[in-house]
Amino acid sequence: MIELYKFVPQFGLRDASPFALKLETYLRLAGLDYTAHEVMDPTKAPKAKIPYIVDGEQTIADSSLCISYLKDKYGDPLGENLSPAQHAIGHALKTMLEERTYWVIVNTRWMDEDNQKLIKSTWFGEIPGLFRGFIFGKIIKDMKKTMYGHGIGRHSSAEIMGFGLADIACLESVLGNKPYLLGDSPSEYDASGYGFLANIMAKPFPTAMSDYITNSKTLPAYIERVQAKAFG
Ligand SMILES: N[C@@H](CCC(=O)N[C@@H](CS)C(=O)NCC(=O)O)C(=O)O
Repeated sequence: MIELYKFVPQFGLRDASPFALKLETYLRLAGLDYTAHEVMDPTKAPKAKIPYIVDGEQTIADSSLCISYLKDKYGDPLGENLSPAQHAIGHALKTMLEERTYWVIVNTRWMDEDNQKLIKSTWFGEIPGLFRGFIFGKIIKDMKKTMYGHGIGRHSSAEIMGFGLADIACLESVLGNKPYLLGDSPSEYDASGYGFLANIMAKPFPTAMSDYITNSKTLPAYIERVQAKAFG
C-alpha cells in the first residue's frame, strides 16, 4: 500500500501545499490506492519537505520524483497516449508552476503582514503562545533569506504578482477550450495545474491572480473538472 504524507486540510483546501495537492490528485487520477497521513511538521520529513510517499521498503520525497517512481512501478495510464511533444508542453507548464508560480504563492502567503497573522493563528494555532512567536519569526526570517537567494525576493510584490499573472495567462492559453491541458483526458500535468490553481484560489488569500482566474472563461470550470474527476 502506498502511504502518502501530506499536510492537514487548511483554508478550505484538501491540502494548502500545491505540491501535496498535486501528488494526491495524481494518485487519484491514476487510480492508485493509497493511505494518507497528515503531517504537521515538515522538518521531520526525509528531505524536510512535504509531500513524500512510502511504498513498502521505498521512501520517495519530492512530488515529481514520487510520480516518476509511481509511473515506473505501476505504469503510466495518464501519459501512455501522449506524444513526446505533448509531454514536452506538459513538462514546461508543470516546471513553470512549480519553480516560479510557486514563489508568487509563497510571497502572497508569507510576506504579506496580514496573511502572516492569519497563517500564524491558523496553521500554527496549536503551538503555545511564546514558542509560536519564536518559531514563526524564524520561519519568516528563513523564508526571506531563501527568497532573496533564489532571486524572487529581490523584486517588489507588484513585480512578483506580474510574473504570476503571466504564468496563469500562459496556462490558460495552453488549455484553450480543451477539457484538460493536453486534450480530452487528464494527464499528470493536470495534477500540477489543479494543485496550483486550487491553491491560488484559496479563499483567505485573494490576489490579482485569483481575480484573473475568477474572470477567466475557462479556468474556473477547469478547476472544478479536475477536482470532480480526481475526488468526485
Ligand atoms: N519540489 C518539492 C517541493 C515541496 C515543497 O516545497 N513543500 C513545501 C510545502 S509547499 C514544504 O514542505 N516546505 C517546508 C520547508 O521548506 O521547510 C516537491 O515537488 O515535492
